[in-house]
Amino acid sequence: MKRSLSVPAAGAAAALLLGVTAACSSSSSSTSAAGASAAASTSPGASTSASSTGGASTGGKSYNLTFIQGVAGDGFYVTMGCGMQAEAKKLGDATVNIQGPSQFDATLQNPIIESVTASHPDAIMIAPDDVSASRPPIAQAMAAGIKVVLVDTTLTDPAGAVSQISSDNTAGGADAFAAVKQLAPNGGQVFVVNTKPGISTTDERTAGFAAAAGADSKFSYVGVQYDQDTASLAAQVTLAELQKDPGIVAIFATNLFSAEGAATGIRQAGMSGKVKVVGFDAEPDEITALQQGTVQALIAQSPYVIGTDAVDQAVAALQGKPTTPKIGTKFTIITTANLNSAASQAAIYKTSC
Ligand code: T6T
Repeated sequence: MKRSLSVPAAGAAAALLLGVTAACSSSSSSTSAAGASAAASTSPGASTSASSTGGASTGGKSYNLTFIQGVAGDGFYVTMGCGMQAEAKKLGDATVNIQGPSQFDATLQNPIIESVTASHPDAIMIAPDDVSASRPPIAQAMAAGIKVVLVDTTLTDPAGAVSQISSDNTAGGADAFAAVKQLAPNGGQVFVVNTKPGISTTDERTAGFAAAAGADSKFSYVGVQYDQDTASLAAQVTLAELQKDPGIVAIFATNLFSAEGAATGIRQAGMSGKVKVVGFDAEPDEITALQQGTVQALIAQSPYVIGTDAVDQAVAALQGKPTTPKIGTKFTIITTANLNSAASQAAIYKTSC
């Protein structure tokens, strides 16, 4: 198990937020003018992301790659696609076609996988929408001789994939709880707004958060509510939960739409600022919520790097070169105190390339 950057994941949020509350007295060696440096951490159990194929090229060959997003129109996957297209261009003669379902739903994504398989690209880079339901069409693509790279989400049975590239989502959930502890030091009730069961990433984040919260006697974990990956439902479940459990002091929102919706729900409950929100991802609307004080901390992933690494892995596999079975990418934890730092600014997701 290896972490390659200086701040261990589970301590990253705590270190950062201490920096925030103790304005400008962070022990970090790189405190920014804003009062704290962005904290970064990398996944354990995985090699460090670093575009391991430095100097690689398509070597005169032409490769057709397809990226199947978890859902279209999500800044996380938009940013990942930008990384893929930039890397494909850098390597030479490779193209990346991008497709995604209108909702994060295997019944909508599976037909896309099947039609892409029928068009037989050299490789598919995919964020599977469900740990089990996505396996059959992906296995068919593999059986057809297409190289498959799993990006972000994964499968219960990932056998046959060239590489799995993602954040360490369990550690990210624990980081979120560490941030909650800093924001609500007296403890209290906490709950999670999650997408839907069966999405590997957000399930792991929830489990990481629940385990960390369960181990702290000052906090009581009241459970998880699902929003089907929509901000509108996230707002509704947040409002309902706050009415049911007025003792809630903080919410962990496991992804972009959950965080946006949780912030809205808190606003609708008239509890802005009183109930803290730690959210995953760093899409521009989440940054606005941070600036407006409806969200207090964001755990930004590295989708652009996941994208560049995925292309490197796909091309290496196509060239018969060694590949890396698991690659972990880093988090940047953003608060208002470090928002203006170069690291935080670089971590904000793109809405177009
Ligand atoms: O959080 C990301 C991604 O990691 C997750 O698998 C699904 O939601 C996002 O795309 C953000 O909306």
